[in-house]
Amino acid sequence: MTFMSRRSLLTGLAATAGGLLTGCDKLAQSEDFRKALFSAENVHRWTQRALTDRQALAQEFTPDQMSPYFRPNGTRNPGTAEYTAISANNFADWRLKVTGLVNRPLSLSLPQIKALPHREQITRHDCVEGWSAIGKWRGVPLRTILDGAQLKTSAKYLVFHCADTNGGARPYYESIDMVDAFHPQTILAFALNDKPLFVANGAPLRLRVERHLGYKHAKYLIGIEAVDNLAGIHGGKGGYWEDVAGYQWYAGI
Ligand SMILES: Nc1nc2c(c(=O)[nH]1)N[C@H]1C(S)=C(S)[C@@H](COP(=O)(O)O)O[C@H]1N2
Ligand SMILES: [Mo]
Repeated sequence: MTFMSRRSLLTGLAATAGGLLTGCDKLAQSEDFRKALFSAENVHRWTQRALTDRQALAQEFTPDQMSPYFRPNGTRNPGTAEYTAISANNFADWRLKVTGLVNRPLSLSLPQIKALPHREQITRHDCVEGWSAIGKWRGVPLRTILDGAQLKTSAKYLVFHCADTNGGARPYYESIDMVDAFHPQTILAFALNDKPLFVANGAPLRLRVERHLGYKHAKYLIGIEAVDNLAGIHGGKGGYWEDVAGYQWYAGI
């Protein structure tokens, strides 16, 4: 389909929609208006608007809306010798390492993380496999940890390293950019529905990045690495499913 015929198709659809179009939509159809919008001097307005959209909060729910059961998915137990030993000892020897482009690398124990200010949120988890569940998460805002580690200005992404390795073949991992890293609902969660995380849901600590689909919410965290690009990490696409199945890196909802 050529550009012109696509345009006339759009115009046709717009005409059919008739009164449903808002004044704004009508304005956007005008060629001059469109040119003005995308002109260089207006670009900052668009980026500002896009940023504001990305900083918007995910919907939070009330306790009566919580799913009776939060179904586990993906890895339900990493099953490695190391994870088995660490979980048998109630995660006393578990550490979260914060490394990469930071001025102060950290190695945090679970009690240290739990001693930081918490946030609690009841949100809906949406998995691409076609199920959703509403659960109550408690955890530490990621920004608190990042402030402690003192991110360098060159850091553009955070990579979340996980304890599950898919039979030794490939560790699970995920990554997000700094807009999501500093989003107020982005937390490192250690409790689900008022109980310490079950192994099946990512004990002892997992990411909640509420404006994204389920596969971004890395479970079994062992490390957070600040990087300036994702090319050198595993398959280079920024996440396990991105590498092995071509899932979108940006999974915003
Ligand atoms: N480490 C790790 N994190 C993971 C996965 C996984 O297999 N390993 N699966 C992802 C997917 S696809 C989903 S839907 C959620 C499931 O979280 P849940 O087990 O708490 O339901 O975890 C995500 N995080
Ligand atoms: Mo998922």
